[in-house]
Amino acid sequence: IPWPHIDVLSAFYTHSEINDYLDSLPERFPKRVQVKQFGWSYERRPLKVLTITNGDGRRNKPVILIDGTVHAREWISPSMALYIIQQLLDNYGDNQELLQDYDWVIMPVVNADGYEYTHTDSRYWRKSRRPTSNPDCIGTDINRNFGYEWGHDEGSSSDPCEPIYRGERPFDQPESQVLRDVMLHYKGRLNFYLSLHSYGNYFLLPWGYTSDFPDTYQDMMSVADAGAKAIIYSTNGIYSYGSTYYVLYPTSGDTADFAFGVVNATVAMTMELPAAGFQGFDPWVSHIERLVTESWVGVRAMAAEVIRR
Ligand code: ING
Ligand code: ZN
Repeated sequence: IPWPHIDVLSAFYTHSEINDYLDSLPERFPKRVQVKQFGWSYERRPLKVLTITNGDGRRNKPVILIDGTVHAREWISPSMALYIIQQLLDNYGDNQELLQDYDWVIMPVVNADGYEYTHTDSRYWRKSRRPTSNPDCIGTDINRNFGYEWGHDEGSSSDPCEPIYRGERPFDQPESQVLRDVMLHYKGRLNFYLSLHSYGNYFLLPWGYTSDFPDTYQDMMSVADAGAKAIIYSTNGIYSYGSTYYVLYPTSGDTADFAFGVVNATVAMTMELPAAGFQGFDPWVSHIERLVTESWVGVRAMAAEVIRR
């Protein structure tokens, strides 16, 4: 087993362990993966992205972009991102068709500082770790900091002490800037943007900021439909889906609205994986396998649906 090995199903991993693992992959899959660093977190942690191809050398295929750990405490999110990576690399035989005409770009940890803080100090931390104008309150919600309809109505908070604090300005968090730059790097060929969160069993589509529906809402719904059906057939797991505004609540400055509204992703979606553990965000290690294998059934079906169309 090459070092550093990551056994996704038997532990949670820190940001630096995940980075070491990503950095080890080009040696094992020289023709198929690339690690790119798009920037640094506020506390200067390197923010890395893995690109996965089938190695046929064809350039500029359409892209499926998946991010994880926008919110620090949602620990199943980086595990799921790692599981997807391993399905596409170590289980390539079963998943070749997913890479025939598409490249996959995966960023397992966006909010690296917050994620580290949930390991060292406060398990249920959500936001980034940059200080705010209020000395008593730290951190901005990366999922309210994106620059499309930022600050619109009630979808976020201007109070630095709130969990949905939007920041002083759109993209004033380095972690948001990095994810934005990753998205923009693939603009024009971003066919599926998927953000991994927990919890709630939802597929959430644009828009979050308005009760209006995008023109292509039904196209996106048919992708969510494929995911929900695949999961119900395999495990009886039930997902609800629709626009973020209706299924959850009004939100503004979230990553999926930006991916759809500005980057023109064909399908933009937030996937809320199932609750587990004491607070929903903290599955035990023994839950990981059930959560990631079920979720992979859904992600795989949705990717296949995007690819098929
Ligand atoms: N919930 C999301 C949150 O940021 C969400 C819900 C999803 C909002 C998609 C906007 C867009 O509030 C969790 N659990 O993070
Ligand atoms: Zn979240």
